[in-house]
This record gives sequence, C-alpha cells and structure tokens, in this order.
Amino acid sequence: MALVEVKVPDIGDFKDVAIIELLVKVGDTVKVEQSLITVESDKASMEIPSSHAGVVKELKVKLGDTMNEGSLLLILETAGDAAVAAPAAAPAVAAAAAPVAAPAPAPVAAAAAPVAACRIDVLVPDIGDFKDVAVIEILVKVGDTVKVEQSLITVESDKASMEIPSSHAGVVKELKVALGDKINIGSLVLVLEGAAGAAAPAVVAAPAAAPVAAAASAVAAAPAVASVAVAAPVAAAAALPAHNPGTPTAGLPHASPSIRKFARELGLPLEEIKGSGHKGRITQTDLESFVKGVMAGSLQTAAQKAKAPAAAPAAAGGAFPGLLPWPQVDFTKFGPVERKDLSRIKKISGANLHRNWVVIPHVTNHDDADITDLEAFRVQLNKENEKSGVKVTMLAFMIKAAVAALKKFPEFNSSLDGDTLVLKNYFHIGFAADTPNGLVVPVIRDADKKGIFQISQEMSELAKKARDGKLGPADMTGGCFSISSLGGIGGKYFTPIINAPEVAIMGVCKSSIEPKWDGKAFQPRLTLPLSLSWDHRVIDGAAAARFNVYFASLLADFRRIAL
Ligand code: CAO
Repeated sequence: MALVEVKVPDIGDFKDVAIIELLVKVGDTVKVEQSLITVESDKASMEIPSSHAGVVKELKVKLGDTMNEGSLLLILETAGDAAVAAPAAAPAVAAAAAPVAAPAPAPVAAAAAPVAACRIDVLVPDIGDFKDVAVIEILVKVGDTVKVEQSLITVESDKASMEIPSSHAGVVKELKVALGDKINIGSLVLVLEGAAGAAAPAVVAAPAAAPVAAAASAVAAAPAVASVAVAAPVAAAAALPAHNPGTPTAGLPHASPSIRKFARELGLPLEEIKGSGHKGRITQTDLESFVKGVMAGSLQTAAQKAKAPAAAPAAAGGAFPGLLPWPQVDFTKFGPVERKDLSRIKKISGANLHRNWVVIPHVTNHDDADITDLEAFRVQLNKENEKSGVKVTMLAFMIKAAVAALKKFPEFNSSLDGDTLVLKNYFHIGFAADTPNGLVVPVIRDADKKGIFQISQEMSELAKKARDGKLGPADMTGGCFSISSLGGIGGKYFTPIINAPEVAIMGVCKSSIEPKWDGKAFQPRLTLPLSLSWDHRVIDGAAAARFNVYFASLLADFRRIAL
C-alpha cells in the first residue's frame, strides 16, 4: 500500500480552468486513466484522467477551483508498493494526458482564398492535439448570420469536447460538414458570405483565436457571471427539481460546454433533461423545453393551491396565465433608436434577479442607524493609517455588524432546501459591486475571523477584480448574506432583491445629518438608511424588525460587537 498524489497532467494551453464536475469521491476505486474531474474553459471542456489506480483517500479540490498543470487533485491509496506509487509524472499520466492535450492557441490561418468577392471559407483553426475528431453538433444553419468567434460546430474526442468558432462574421451560405464527419486542422467547416465591410481579403488573418486562447481570457469573466447564478440554485426551492452540483456525477449527460455552462448558470439538472440531439445530446432547445415545462407545471400547481380557477384567462400570457404579453412596440415610429445587446453579466444576473423576485416572497423593512460616532472613528482610523494604503469604508463595519446579527438571529444565515432549513455555521458575506458590465456579488469568506482592515483590503481587491471582469467562481460562491451599499452614490431607501439561496439582504443608502430628538432638544446625527429584504417563507416581520434594530445598535455603538 502506498499513497500517491495525483496531479493535473500537461493540459496544453488550458490555464486557470475551473472545475465543473467532480467525478469521484472519497472511497471510490479508480482505474488508471479513469476521469476524475471535468474542467471547462469558455469553449472547451476536458476530463482529467487518473495517473494511477487505487482508492481515493482525499480529494484536494472542490467545484469551482481553478486548475493548472501540476495542480494536486487527490490522494490515492494504491495496491502496489511505494515504487509503483511513485511520481505523479509517471508514464501513465503522460499517456493519459496525450489524448486530451489541449489545442495550442496558435494563430489561426482560417480563411483561405475567397471563392467569390465576399465569400469566405471558414476552416478549422489549430486545435492542437485534437485529430480526426467527430462533429457532434452543428450549431448554425444555412441562412444564419454569425459573428466572429461565434461557435459553429462542436467536436468531441475521447475525453474532451470543443466548440469551433467562426473566423469571420457573415451569413452562412453552405455547410461543408455533417454530423459524424471527422475533422482536423484546416478542414473546411462552411462558406460564409462576408458582411459588408468584412469583404474578402485574399488571405485573412483570422481573428478567431483558437478555442482555448479565447477561453483563457473569457474564463476570468465567465465564472464571475456564472457564479451569480451558481450562488442561486434557488430554482430547486421553487420549481425545478433539486440538484446538488457538488455531487459527483457518474454518467455525465452529453452536452456541449456551452450548454453545460448555461444549464449550470440556471441551476438546471442536466441529468434529468432528455437530449434530442445526436446520440441523445442535450441541445439549447431541450433546455428551453425543460424550463418551459417546469414553469408551466409549477405555475399550474401554484394556481391550484391558491384555488385559482384552473381555466384562468390563459390566452396571451403563455406560461403565466392571464398575464398580458410583453408590449411589442416599433419604437422607430416615435423617434430614432439604437439597439444594444445586454452584456453577458446583465443577461445572467437579470435571469437570476427575475427568478428571485418572482419566486421569493420579499418583504423589506426600513430603519435608520445613527453612525455619528462610528463615522468619526472611521475617519480617525483612516487618518492614523494613511500610509498603509488600506482605506476603511463604512461597508467593512457593516460586514462585521452583519456577522454579529447573523450569529444572534441564525435563521438569517440559512437557506431553504424544500421543507428543510439549512442553517450555516460559517459567515461568508457578499457585497454587491457595480461594474461597467453589470452587477456582481463577490464574497468575503469567513468574515467572522477577519478584522476591519483585512475586510477592507479584501473588499477593495475583490471590487477591483469585479470591475476588471476577473472574478473567479471561488470569489462569488458560498455567500450567507449580502449587503448592497449605494452609500457612495445617494438615495434614501430601496428594495434590494434577495440573492438566492440566501434568505435576506441588507441595502444601505447614503448617510446624511438628520435632527434626532434626545428628550430635550434636536441633535444633528449622521443617519444611515437601512433596507432589509427578507424571505417571508423563512423569516417573520418581528424577527426582521429585531434584526434591523440590533444591526443599527451595533453601528451606533460598535463596542457592542464585542459583547
Ligand atoms: N454614506 C455616505 N457616504 C458613503 C457611504 C454611506 N453609506 N458609503 C460609502 N460612502 C462614501 C465612502 O466613504 C467614499 O467616500 P470618500 O471617497 O470621500 O472616502 C465614497 O462614498 C465611495 O465609497 P465606495 O463606493 O468606493 O466604497 P464602499 O466600500 O462604500 O463600496 C462597493 C464599495 C464596491 C460596494 C461600491 O463601489 C459599489 O459598487 N456600490 C454599488 C452597489 C450596487 O450597485 N448595489 C445595488 C445592487 S441592486 O442593483
């Protein structure tokens, strides 16, 4: 018996890729080359095989962790002696790595000489060690307008699937591949008629980076987005079947990386969705049908429960009986307009916010906190620590106050799982951050164990990462309670939307000097407006009022936090 460290083998240009699936758990017996985890970049997913056979003693990674070559995955107990169990770079690793080695991000000479003035041949770019890989999905059809880098087909090798992007924008004139065809670098995928202006240069240096190169930059932004969704598998609580993404999956459903990512973002259980594609592959249409089916079912159930007439005026409202359809307006009739696609973050956070708003019975309690003394203390602290480079903002104090209030009112630090309340014994606090691309909620982990300076420093680092689109899944998941501060901007009170599966969120606005009656006279006090939204399925109004009062009392006299 010997213990072996199993590490990530050479995975080519896959860098900082996120783990999306754990395929084994402690106690499992694995064989050499058995897949252990799946990692995913923006355009490709890959299974990482085991270098040795043995029994899993310890998992060293979790979902959302990012991996590189050499990252430690797990400890195996092997049957052989120490010699067998030697280095992770044993030949088995190299051999196992070979079939899955990632494509090199070499520059792509994708567009060959055009057939006609505006015709562009789109070729398979350099896909590294992917050789003779089968086309398992065709993502566009003749007549479709495609953008540069839009995925055209999915190919699959033994251990990995990858989407092949378009080198150009244009309209698909001819498809040159069929399902099941084997392709290699340089294979002709389709013929495009170039969009105006993209006219056909003799040899176009294709802007389409090889899939993985594109992924490398996208990975940073994408998980951040995903995690807004990941942090919100609330669908389970409402309509969609419960799905624990942390559970190792045995037979993974067939789906392309983008479909898997989309399903994860929406919290959809892929294993419960029937695939209508080639060899049962799950397509975008399958996801849409699944969601429609679930929504229709849950709304009907809700209607029945409420004893609403089953035949409520369904006509125009689609899945929402009786609801008017969204107004279709030709705005150009009224004046000039321009159209702008929503950013990826906006689309995903929008879908989550919408679901949370519709599904959670929100109530918002407003209150005020007297932060006159705390603000004076904060200003003094910043003066004393001018040289440290760390600026303390009011939000750091609020995070500590939130931790104390969660400890005093544990149901605020919970999540609903069906009829069960999951009470958490950890204190990870999210804060809403405004970025050029939309709203994200990075999380300060273990805020109970950190001081004001450390929290301030981490917050400013996370806010910067958020603005740069570089938050990873680990930065965004696992939150217990969120704070949304508009204090740097203005306003009085608002209704923050709960960041499911959390059950409450504190919104704060800009503090201002307000007259406060001290029994004898009005005193000018710096007053912070608080808006606590809470899930009425879990929390009652009295508890919410107490939470606010306690939270405000901590900010009014921060010494109380030590009590
Ligand atoms: N009252 C008065 N002033 C406040 C304040 C408050 N409640 N909170 C912060 N300020 C002040 C700060 O002291 C700072 O002033 P100085 O520059 O003079 O020192 C200024 O406002 C800017 O603060 P900040 O916004 O940089 O720092 P923060 O820690 O308060 O917030 C962050 C950081 C990332 C949360 C914030 O930048 C942000 O993105 N807020 C928006 C959150 C959001 O969009 N919420 C809505 C979600 S629902 O759509």
